[in-house]
Amino acid sequence: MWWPLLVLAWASPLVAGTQLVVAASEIAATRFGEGDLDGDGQGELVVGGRVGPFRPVTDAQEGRRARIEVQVYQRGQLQTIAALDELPVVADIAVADIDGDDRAEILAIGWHRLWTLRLERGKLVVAGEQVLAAGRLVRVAAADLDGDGRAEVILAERRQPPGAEVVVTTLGVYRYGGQWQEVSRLDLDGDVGDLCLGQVAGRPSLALELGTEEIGGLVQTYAFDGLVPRWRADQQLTRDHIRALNLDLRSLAGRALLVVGDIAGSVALLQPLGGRWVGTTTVAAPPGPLRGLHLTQLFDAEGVQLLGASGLRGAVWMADGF
Ligand SMILES: [Ca+2]
Ligand SMILES: [Ca+2]
Ligand SMILES: [Ca+2]
Repeated sequence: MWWPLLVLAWASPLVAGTQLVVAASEIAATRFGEGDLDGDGQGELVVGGRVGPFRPVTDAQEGRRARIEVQVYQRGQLQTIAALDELPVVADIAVADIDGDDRAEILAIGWHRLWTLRLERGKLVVAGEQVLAAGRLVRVAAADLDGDGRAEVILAERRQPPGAEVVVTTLGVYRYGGQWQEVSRLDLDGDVGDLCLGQVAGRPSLALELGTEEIGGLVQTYAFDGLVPRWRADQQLTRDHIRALNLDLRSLAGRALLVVGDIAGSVALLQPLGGRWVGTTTVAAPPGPLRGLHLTQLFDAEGVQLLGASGLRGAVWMADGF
């Protein structure tokens, strides 16, 4: 089945250096993940998020819609091979193998829940659902932190304690053993714009953006002591302290790359050097709010590719050659 809204226009740059991949999607606020969902050795792209206009948290769940799609890159195009419309809210997704069977699961968060999805005989199915937060789950990341072959999950839960002026974000680290069990937690004063897990200098590392409503761009890097995040460094990575709500960290082509996308649409690509993040290049995102960023090598393109989702209608673009 070919996605009817998919319009490929590799030759039409939106902004110098970017190419439109999907002109309009049913998913308005696209988040990305990638992993081998069926165990054939090839990675699949997972996109998921809200369908339709933004609704405040206080709105009822009825009438809300979210969608998750599995896509493969074949014959020069992204093709949707499976989709799921059952979840009412999807704030973020992550993809990792949580049970060590060499097939990755999709982790989706929203409505205080963590859902586990599997690709079974070509269909996306909800394999698990667990309420893990009283506050609002805003971001999820997953990776094998202790090297036992099973991925752990980190959830960012936004809380505003009664009477408190500041928001607290709780990072909870969970492991899967039939059920999700919390193994460590860390409270941060402020709002986490995004968080991501990847390998830096051969060790699992966490990068996150910390801010308040107006100011941000402070990127914190953590290593792990077992399953406990340990703070390593703070670094201001946006101009004029503006917020950065989209990060990704991956090791591709033999090197670690961090991308930080700020709310003005400037996307910085950085590499670790001597305990700091050093910028290699900057990409200007197409106009409109930036919804998601993903580093990949799924496409037939040079070097590492950067996928982004921008705007109100879920346009997906790519920049390559990094
Ligand atoms: Ca696969
Ligand atoms: Ca698995
Ligand atoms: Ca593990």
